[in-house]
Amino acid sequence: MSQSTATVELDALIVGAGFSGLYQLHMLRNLRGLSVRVVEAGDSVGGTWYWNRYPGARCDSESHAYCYTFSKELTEEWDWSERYPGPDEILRYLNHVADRFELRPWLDLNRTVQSARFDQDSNRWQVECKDGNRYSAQFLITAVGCLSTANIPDIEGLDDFSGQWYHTGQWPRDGVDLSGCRVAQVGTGSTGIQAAPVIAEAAAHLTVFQRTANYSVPARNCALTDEVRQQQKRNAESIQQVMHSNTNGHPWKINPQNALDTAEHDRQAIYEQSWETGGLKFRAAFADLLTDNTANDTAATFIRNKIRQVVKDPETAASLSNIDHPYGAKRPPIDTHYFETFNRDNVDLVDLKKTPIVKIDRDGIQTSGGHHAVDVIVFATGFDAMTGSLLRMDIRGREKSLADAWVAGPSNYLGLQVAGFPNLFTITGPGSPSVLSNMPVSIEQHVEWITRCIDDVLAAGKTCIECTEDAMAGWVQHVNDVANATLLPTVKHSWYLGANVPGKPQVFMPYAGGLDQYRKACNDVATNGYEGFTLS
Ligand code: NA7
Repeated sequence: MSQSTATVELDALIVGAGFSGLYQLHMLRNLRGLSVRVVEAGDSVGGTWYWNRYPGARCDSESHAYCYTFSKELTEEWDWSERYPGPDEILRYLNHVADRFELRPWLDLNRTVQSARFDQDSNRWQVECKDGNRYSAQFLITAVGCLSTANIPDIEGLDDFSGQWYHTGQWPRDGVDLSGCRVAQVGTGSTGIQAAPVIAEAAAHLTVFQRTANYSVPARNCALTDEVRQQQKRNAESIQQVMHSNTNGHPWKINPQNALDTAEHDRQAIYEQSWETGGLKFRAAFADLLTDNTANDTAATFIRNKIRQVVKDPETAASLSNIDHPYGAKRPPIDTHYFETFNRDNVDLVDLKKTPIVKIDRDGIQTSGGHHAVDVIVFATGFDAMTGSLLRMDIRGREKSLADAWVAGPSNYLGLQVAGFPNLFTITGPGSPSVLSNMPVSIEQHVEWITRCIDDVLAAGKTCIECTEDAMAGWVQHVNDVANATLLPTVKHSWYLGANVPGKPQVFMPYAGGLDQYRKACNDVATNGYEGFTLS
């Protein structure tokens, strides 16, 4: 890593070399001929998948849909091996993309942004990295992901622990040998539910500490046969059309039928079939699951019964199925033998609702119910989602920092721009569908919109585009309104609201109005001469 003293002058600086950063680089540099660089903290491409290499890590979206759609050749030449890709395969894919589109010369790896200032005299962003390297760019585009800043709980005594501890989102690259170890896993979100079965296989003993019981549906991962792959490729266009025109970017349509309009016998048959199919598609079993509590209860009851059927120990089954929120109102996990794992002799569940953690000491975890001696603690405790990675870059606009602008929670226009921060674009930022959708589809939509916007600004002979305070206030209101029409904001401890991070303002962050509606809103704004933006 070399430190240069000269400031690198660019048209655009992109932060992050995951799915978003790579595609944005390809669009602006390869297709538009602008001068662009990507700054990336890791030593390779991959973003989320570079950091999340915990045992059992796997994408919840299906491989043939968790990829770019912008290049037919890329779709045609790439072969996925499983229904859900793991980190190694996704990293191979992104490395292939970096090579195929000749992106590597423009990647500045091992470099972390320390601060970004908008200079009003030059109308440019001045960006400084921790290693002293500096950039000056007309446009600053954050491609930092929504789930990149680890949430490590502040539990008394962690420093006294004599064993090793890890957060799943910062897993050592070479893995951790858990054989013979007594392992504590704290957290039972999507990550913990993926990790527990794999840790249980490797470790001498696993104790899972559950604060909030969670629904999960079998992922039903499997190897893809040549026949399935060929079929997916033959139908790529129609599959992509579905992904691009529905609410969530997945390759399926939501059943238009309401659970409440369906006879009990038929409803159970549809749930059984969805359970057998597995995966996030279970959410699409009926149209009213996320808008009507009574409808949601029918799905919730179905899953709770499944948990009780699988888990043999009645007390453990009761704790695992004692779920306090509607199904799908928190991010619904999918699993490979999660509930079955609790039937193993070497796995225990600690229900923190009954016996909360008191402290960590030299030898393990003390709860109000007893002491659990362990060698390793795995924190599957999630992320400072959506805003954490943006705020830690110390971004300062015309008058204030982003931290000050967002002191009451994130506010922006279209999830893309913040008033007072000209020429700053946030790919899959708060206020956009992002985490409620299949991410690569949302990413492509954002990258393509930002590229069109930059084209239009430059074609108009302008240097700056900035949203107005009014447009921002209107969008924030709309984001709240569409969220409030669903059950999503009713869960008060969800990371969608920022409630998992102590002190974080609680605002429902993602756009719940659907990717299809969102895409239309963004396109309409551009077509109508960038309504809500000022070009100068
Ligand atoms: P999540 O979904 O935020 O889950 C974190 C889990 O950790 C969840 O069970 C939390 O319980 C638990 N947690 C957090 N802090 C604590 C403390 N202090 N004590 C005990 N338990 C705690 O993160 P994931 O990594 O699983 O998933 C994030 C996303 O990544 C996922 O949605 C996919 O999009 C991919 P809680 O429910 O808050 O009571």
